[in-house]
Amino acid sequence: APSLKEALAEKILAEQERVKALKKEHGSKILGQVTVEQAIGGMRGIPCMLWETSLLDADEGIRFRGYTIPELQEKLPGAAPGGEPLPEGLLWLLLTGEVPTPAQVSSVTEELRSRSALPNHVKALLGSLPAGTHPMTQLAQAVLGLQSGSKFAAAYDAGLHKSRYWEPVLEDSLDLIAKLPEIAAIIYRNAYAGGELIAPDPALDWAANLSAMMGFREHGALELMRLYQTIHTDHEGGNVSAHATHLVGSALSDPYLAFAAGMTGLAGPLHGLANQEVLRWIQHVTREIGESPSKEQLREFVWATLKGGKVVPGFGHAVLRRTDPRYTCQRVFAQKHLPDYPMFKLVSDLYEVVPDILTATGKVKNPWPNVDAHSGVLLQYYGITQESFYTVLFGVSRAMGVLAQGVWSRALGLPIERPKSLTVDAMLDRVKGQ
Ligand code: AMX
Repeated sequence: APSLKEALAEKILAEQERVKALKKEHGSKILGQVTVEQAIGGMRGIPCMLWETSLLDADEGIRFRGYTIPELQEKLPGAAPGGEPLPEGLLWLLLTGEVPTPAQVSSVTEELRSRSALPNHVKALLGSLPAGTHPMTQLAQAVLGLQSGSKFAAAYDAGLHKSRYWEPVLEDSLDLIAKLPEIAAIIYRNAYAGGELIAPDPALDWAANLSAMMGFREHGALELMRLYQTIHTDHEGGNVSAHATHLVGSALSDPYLAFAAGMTGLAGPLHGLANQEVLRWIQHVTREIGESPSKEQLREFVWATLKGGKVVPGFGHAVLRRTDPRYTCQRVFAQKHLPDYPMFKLVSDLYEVVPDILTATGKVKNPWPNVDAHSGVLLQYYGITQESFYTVLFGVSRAMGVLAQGVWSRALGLPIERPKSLTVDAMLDRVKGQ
């Protein structure tokens, strides 16, 4: 059976031809127009990037290589039959476009295990940071700490032909994905367990090992981590973490440099940090009005948040216009594993209360919950209570999506990214007479 690299190599030639033909036959055709509003408004909706690993539909939500989340839960092998998918299987799918067999998934688990050893200087780096350094800042620093081992940077220095860039980029990507669980676990144990580290368990899969090294080994926690790590991997190319990784990678900065940029973007409260913000907001609610507030009390609280000039974290999206299927699958998980948990009840009540209020503001384009509205409550249930850590778990998962695309970006020879900016005067000049 072909290895991951061989299965990928088989796909690359055909896709290179397809992209070449697309450019040659349709290169001057129009994908969309760009308005002044879009240029000022965060480039919303401008179709201007090639991203192969996933595609987001405003109503339906994300598809990974054409598959919805429920389809992946059915098709991707789990740790046990009927269990949540193993993220290693999704990595195979993202890289090759094919649903892997259980044996192929095991081969990825093995491959990652063989690459997982963390250099001592990275452990020392993490140990040297002042207490209270935000876990996302630690994550970005640890990733940069690994950069000295970049095989792509070394191969580039040695003069590698550009047709082969994707090979050391794949090496770096697998090395980095393999090491992230231990990095995350060290950040967690340093911050919340007095620095008492737990060694990796070679009998566990990649996501379960992450949970176990953090100190959480019960069955439900492992299943949650597998699901969590699967659904946060990729959300097409325009979101801040994906786009930042893509942009920096386009300068031929190696995968460590590119991914660190993605992680500093994920650390923003309007993006990945929203999962921390949601938990803090919910805790604020329960502190102020108790664990089982009435819907009327919740409505007042939501309005107070809005009137304070703040966003309601976990709701809204730049592309989605319906409930995020990543939210829905976490809700289904909660219904199965923790139906009576009071915080889940609160999250469910917010689902009923918040959208009407956001709609009533008349300006929020999507009043529905996103992935971050739910994830924290599930983690709380299993004892992972430190919300400032949550975005790290998001980041570990995000590596699979953005690095898989990074391999493809180099395989397809995508150029340095360089959109055009305009001054206000230049915009006025361009729209004159329209
Ligand atoms: N609460 C309050 N106001 C909101 C809101 C929310 N949840 N979502 C959007 N709005 C406001 C915007 O701030 C904006 O107000 P303004 O005109 O006064 O500046 C207005 O509604 C229009 O914004 P939009 O077009 O609907 O959203 P956007 O594409 O500009 O931004 C997002 C999208 C996600 C940043 C925004 O919905 C938001 O801030 N949500 C809360 C934070 C959050 O959950 N982020 C995580 C998203 C998922 C992820 O990346 N992990």
